[in-house]
Amino acid sequence: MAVTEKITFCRICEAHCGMVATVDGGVVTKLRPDKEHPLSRGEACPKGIAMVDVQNDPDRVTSPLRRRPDGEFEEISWETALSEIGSRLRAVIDRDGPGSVGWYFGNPGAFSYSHSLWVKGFMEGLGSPHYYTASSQDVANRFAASAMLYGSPALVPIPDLHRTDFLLVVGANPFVSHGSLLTAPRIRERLRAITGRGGRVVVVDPRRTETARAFEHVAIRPDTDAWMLASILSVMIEEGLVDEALVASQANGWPAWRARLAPLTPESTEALTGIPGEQLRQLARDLAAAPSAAVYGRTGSCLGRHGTVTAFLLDLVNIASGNLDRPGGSVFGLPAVAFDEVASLAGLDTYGKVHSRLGGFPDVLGALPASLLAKEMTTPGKGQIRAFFTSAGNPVLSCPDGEELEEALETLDLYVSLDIYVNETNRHADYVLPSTTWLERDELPLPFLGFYVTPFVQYSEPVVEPRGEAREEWEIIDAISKEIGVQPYPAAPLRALSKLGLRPTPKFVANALVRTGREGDRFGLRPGGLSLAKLRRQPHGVVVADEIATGVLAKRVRHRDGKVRLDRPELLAEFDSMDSSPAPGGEFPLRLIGLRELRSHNSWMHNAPLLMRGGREQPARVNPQDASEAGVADGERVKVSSKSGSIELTVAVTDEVMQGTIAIPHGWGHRGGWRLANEAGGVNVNQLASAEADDLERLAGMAFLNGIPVRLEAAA
Ligand SMILES: Nc1nc2c(c(=O)[nH]1)N[C@H]1C(S)=C(S)[C@@H](COP(=O)(O)OP(=O)(O)OC[C@H]3O[C@@H](n4cnc5c(=O)[nH]c(N)nc54)[C@H](O)[C@@H]3O)O[C@H]1N2
Ligand SMILES: Nc1nc2c(c(=O)[nH]1)N[C@H]1C(S)=C(S)[C@@H](COP(=O)(O)OP(=O)(O)OC[C@H]3O[C@@H](n4cnc5c(=O)[nH]c(N)nc54)[C@H](O)[C@@H]3O)O[C@H]1N2
Ligand code: SF4
Ligand SMILES: [Mo]
Repeated sequence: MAVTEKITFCRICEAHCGMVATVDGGVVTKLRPDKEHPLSRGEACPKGIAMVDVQNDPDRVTSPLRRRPDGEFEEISWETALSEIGSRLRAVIDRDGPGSVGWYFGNPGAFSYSHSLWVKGFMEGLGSPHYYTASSQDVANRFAASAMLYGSPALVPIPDLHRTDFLLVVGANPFVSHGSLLTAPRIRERLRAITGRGGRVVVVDPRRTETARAFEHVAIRPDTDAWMLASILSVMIEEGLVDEALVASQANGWPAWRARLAPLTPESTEALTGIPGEQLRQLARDLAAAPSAAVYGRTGSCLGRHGTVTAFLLDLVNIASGNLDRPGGSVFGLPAVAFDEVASLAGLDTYGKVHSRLGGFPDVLGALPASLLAKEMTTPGKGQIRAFFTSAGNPVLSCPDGEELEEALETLDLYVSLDIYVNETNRHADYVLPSTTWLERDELPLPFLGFYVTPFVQYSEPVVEPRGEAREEWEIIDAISKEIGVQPYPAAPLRALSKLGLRPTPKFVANALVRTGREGDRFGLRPGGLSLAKLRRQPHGVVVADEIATGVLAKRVRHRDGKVRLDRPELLAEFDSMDSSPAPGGEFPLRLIGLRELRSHNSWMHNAPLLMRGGREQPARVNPQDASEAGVADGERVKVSSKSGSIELTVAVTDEVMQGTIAIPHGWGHRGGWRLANEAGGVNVNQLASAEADDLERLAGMAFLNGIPVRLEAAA
């Protein structure tokens, strides 16, 4: 077979960099950045290049596996796997009802439109509320804040990087993460361009990160961002920097906040945040005075105890400073297919439509808190999870208290996983079904289109056939659905089609969405418009507009009056009840935060030799003063304990983390079928996090993963 090159794009992280795959005899032999990609223009990161290691990994699961009583997996045929799963699943449903079936859908799943749609469809078709995703460890409170503010959880503003004069980054490290809720390949260059044209980038983070080092750094105590943002607003109120008329024209309910925020001066929150009052006051003035400014937060703003309030206040600063929906401010992307509009049509843009059986937490975009999975499996009663699926997820490492979940998984009647590896979670599965990598599927990045800083759309065909017996996730879900007589469609129009005997495919849906979308050809009514066929002929992607349109707020907001809603009673109550006790002392004097590394991707790329070169470790980063107080030195073994558990690892002493803070990356401590990853050592940091309902954020059920009170000591 001839060697060919195929144009595609990376789907490991949200940057979606353009890639060129070399294919030899049906095998991907090399991945390189696509120089002709209009946005990434020949740039990619080490993970994108190393995906070829994952693709061809000898440890990849390439045929259906069934777990034997001795715990080992054996290979079986698809036919056997599907019929056994079908009959066992049917038995559970017959006995305990469809509400006894749960699904955890992990992060890489979000990078497959077909997988996302069919999982949601399966759960809707089945009629079970037990749908869980990585979002309750990531972003659910951002979506919850949007639901309250704008009337849709899927409507999230992004910073207008190209035009802004002042970017305030709160708890994000785009130099490493490459952007999240923000699709902007070559993001380092884009950020440097802001300062290059005389603007400012200020990074608020407990750690002097790669991004913070390149710009201005404001060190903040973990989990105090809500206070910091409140104080910025307080200065703007006190010094008359709020354009009251503009706020009143865009939003309802500002007075309720004005009264609450005014007393929270930077001087009064200094003891909480650790930011000198005068410094924060000046920052607030500068932000308000900038010709345009955008406040942007990501996981560091989401994983504390008050994430929904924090997400809300981030947007409130944008609104109060007159920067919402204006060039250089915080803007609503205008995608070729608007995810929020599609979600709304399909009735999927829910917040609090259902509540979790345990704890009564509201769903966010249909998903419930994954921290409660173990208890949902082991707590008897109607709605107890008895059959469970994971796809593209590894909650044992990514959610609080993996050990509790591991034990719970062993009590299930059926556990099925769709994955490319045997990981720490699905090693407890009855069946592991070999699934595709992104190189083996087509893709239209639907949920991300609205986050492109340059409005853009790209479609990719599969680069190669699935390896071995791997199958696309949607096909597996379709096959299981057939076994148990469920129609796996997330939207009424699709269910209607299926009643006519047609089984709509993802491609059919994608094409319909593109053709009826903002840039679509309306099935010929608008010649020159887009269709899937047209996108296929432009494999490097299509720039839809040079800049994001502004002045669209009233059109985009889903509240009936077209205005932002600020005075939500639940938010006000949550704000009023926020913990204002200063930095912790006593038994657990330090605060634990996470950290992402350039050559890791959550828990799943530690088996790629290209990324693991040089004997990598997972040390705890500790400030010199904290290290000396604990009597530990660089390179030593330490024990880190919280009220939930303790772990042992090595310590790296560095003043890049502020005093009082420990930073430890997640996604380590492997015990799966990935041999190199297993050898890499490390520990599951989420044993220090709590899976108790009382410790979850109230408004979105999010795990408390940043700011956990911990103690540091020398290992025994
Ligand atoms: N290389 C690499 N890239 C990735 C990933 C990866 O694992 N590796 N994961 C991808 C995923 S799934 C996501 S969601 C994105 C996340 O994208 P980002 O959120 O940009 O990535 P993080 O590096 O987690 O950045 C969070 C920052 O918040 C800081 N922080 C922690 N606690 C607090 C706090 O209380 N307040 C403030 N202000 N800051 C705090 C941390 O020090 C950290 O620098 O990255 C994506 N990209
Ligand atoms: N302490 C702490 N914990 C965190 C975070 C943190 O910052 N700190 N971040 C959280 C965040 S933001 C996230 S997104 C979660 C991630 O948490 P999860 O989504 O639960 O886990 P991942 O590590 O992304 O593992 C994904 C699994 O998908 C598989 N996989 C990869 N590609 C594919 C594919 O194309 N198809 C299929 N079927 N499987 C595939 C991999 O083999 C792996 O087993 O972790 C969260 N956990
Ligand atoms: S930054 Fe890296 S992982 Fe993210 S899309 Fe680009 S190449 Fe892929
Ligand atoms: Mo994430």
